[in-house]
Amino acid sequence: MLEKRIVRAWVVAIVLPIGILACDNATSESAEGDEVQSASCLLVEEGYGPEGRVRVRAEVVASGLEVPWGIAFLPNGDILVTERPGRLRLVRDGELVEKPVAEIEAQVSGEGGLLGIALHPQFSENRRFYLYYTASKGGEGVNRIEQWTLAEDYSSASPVQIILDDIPAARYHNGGRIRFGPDGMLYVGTGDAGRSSRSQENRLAGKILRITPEGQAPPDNPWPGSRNFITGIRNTQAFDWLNDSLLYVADHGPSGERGRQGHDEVSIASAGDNLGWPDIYGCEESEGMVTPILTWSNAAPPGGAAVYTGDLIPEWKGSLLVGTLRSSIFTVSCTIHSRASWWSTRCISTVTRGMAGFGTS
Ligand SMILES: [Ca+2]
Repeated sequence: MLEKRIVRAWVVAIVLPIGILACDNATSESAEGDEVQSASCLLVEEGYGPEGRVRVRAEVVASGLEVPWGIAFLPNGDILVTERPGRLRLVRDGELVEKPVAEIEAQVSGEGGLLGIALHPQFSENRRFYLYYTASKGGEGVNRIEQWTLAEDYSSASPVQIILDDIPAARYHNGGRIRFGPDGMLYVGTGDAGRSSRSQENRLAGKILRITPEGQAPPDNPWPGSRNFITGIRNTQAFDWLNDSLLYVADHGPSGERGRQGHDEVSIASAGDNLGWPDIYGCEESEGMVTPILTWSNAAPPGGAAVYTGDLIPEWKGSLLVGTLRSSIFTVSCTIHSRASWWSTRCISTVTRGMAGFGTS
């Protein structure tokens, strides 16, 4: 029997190849032997890393979804799934309910449309949730975050208010992942919307934002009055927390900008960090910018990620699982030593085929 939450997440999230997968416990390998290197960057030059060893099997939980993008697990075991063309769907008792919970007037083009979903931290009391979608506003595309309320029987939903609007949008690089952090704030992954200079500018594109549940900039954000939390991102759809203050952030590497290719990356970052796009990529370093802990020469576009905290696959515990748009899963295992003001990491990636996105329950 597999870890239920992992299986459920995989299967709902993607359009579902099934097979025997193998993945590896890298933690034990990396924990023994060599001394920990200080914040080193691992470049995987060929392939994607060693073949995994933990054998897992994917099970179909629901089928018939069209480009499922985000997943939210409800307290009663039901699952909400966003479909990029603009439908919010409900999975109940393993069946996809035919009638959508809601249909959103999304501007569906390229990577744009209905993307992320997150439940309000007090969802059990208020049934509020959030959607991130691309909308047409005065003929222009924008990305926005809207708060919704789910009906008592979960069969329908109605919009409450837009809490953040005018996040730059384009055919590609819309970001779209939204997640509440351990501090009760809403974290938002955005993309550079096709113009890389935006990632270093004081605007909402190419960032991880940190906002209150009402969409405002919290007073303890790194830049006063700004919703920006981590800058220098190209197009993130995947992040999760190592602890209360450190995040894993997976970002898409370049596809032709400045003649560069590949080099999708995983970084460890905290408030105020600059991940360097478009000035550095791969394992390059620059003062004031964060070099990733792991990057792959070959394109492996990260579509979703979650730190595995379950018990049924002990070899994965604490590892970051990254689902990619090439239908692979990486387990990224790091040993991280944190002492006062410095930390160091040693990482390894392993790969298997199958899935693209995650939800956690
Ligand atoms: Ca970077």
